[in-house]
Amino acid sequence: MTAATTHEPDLLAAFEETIARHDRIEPRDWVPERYRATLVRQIAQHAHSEIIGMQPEGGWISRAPSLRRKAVLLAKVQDEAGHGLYLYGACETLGVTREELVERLLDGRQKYSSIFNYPALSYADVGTIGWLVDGAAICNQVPLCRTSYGPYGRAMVRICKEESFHQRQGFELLATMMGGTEEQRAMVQESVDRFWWPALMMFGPPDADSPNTAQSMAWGIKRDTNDELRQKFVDMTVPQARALGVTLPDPELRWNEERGHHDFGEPDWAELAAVIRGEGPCNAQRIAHRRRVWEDGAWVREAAGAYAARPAPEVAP
Ligand code: FAQ
Repeated sequence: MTAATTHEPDLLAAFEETIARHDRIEPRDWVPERYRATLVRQIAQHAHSEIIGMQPEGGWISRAPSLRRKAVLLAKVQDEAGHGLYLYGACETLGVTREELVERLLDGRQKYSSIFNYPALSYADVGTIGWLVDGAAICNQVPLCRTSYGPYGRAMVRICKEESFHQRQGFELLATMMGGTEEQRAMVQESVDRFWWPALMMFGPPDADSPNTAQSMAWGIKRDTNDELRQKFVDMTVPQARALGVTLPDPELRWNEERGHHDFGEPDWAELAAVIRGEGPCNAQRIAHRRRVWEDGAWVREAAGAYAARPAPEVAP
């Protein structure tokens, strides 16, 4: 990706034509610096979310209620690690290194999704995270398969296939618990009550307060606005909640015949802003854990780097 200054008007015109044709921008293409910076910001935040997102559910692997549940959860959490790696790879094509990205996460310059700053307090939360959090991720990510930057869009295609499996395993776990004892049903409802509003916040601030949406839509990085995706998620989730037999904790939630969509209440935007600022229930814990495992893994990176740097052995003719 070249940051040429000569013939910049021609290069800019070629870039804008590609965007207008809905074609893909590839790493070899010239792009405006702001397009590159916006992509690095969004893809890095997405990659960090996948990696930090392993923590809330990961804590339950050793306490899964059966061998089957443990195998499913282990595979799911490993998938999230893989998603992080695809996304770091896509981000590296924009001229940043993995080490720089991790550094920016650990020193707070880059963020990760607010949702992972809430704790997973019961095994029902494993199901709720799959159903609501992966469900919200799918709503957000399916349109990103058509994002204007090729490596990001191709990573999203693979990720979305796995996220839809994750959502189903969460739904299946909750459906099993809802068919169980009164105590299990109460656990599911309590978990849904805690996760509903934070799940709605995953889509970002309302469009009117979103500084990046208009430009990201114009560049084809985002294909839908935050509010459009939030509405799609609510419309998709309400019938699923009915099928499960859980109540969504929003007294304003109702079908609006005229709009052909559900009306719903306003999330607490001050809470979202506080969580993004680092004041959520688990922000400090999540970053401390990430820093510890990054430091503990230093010897693995050194060993892998040393092997890669070794000259190839001479082969006798
Ligand atoms: N959390 O102007 P906008 C997953 C920030 S993956 C934290 O609207 P934009 C899989 C935003 O960055 C979940 N920060 O920004 C999984 C910006 O701040 P900045 C992650 C947020 O970029 C499941 C500022 O607020 N998915 O769950 C949040 O146009 C289960 C202004 O906002 C993605 O990242 C938030 N919720 O739209 C893993 C999808 N919302 O950067 C494990 C890709 C906003 O200027 C277990 N990302 N901010 O300092 C996107 O689609 C967009 O980046 C949005 C935000 C929609 C998140």
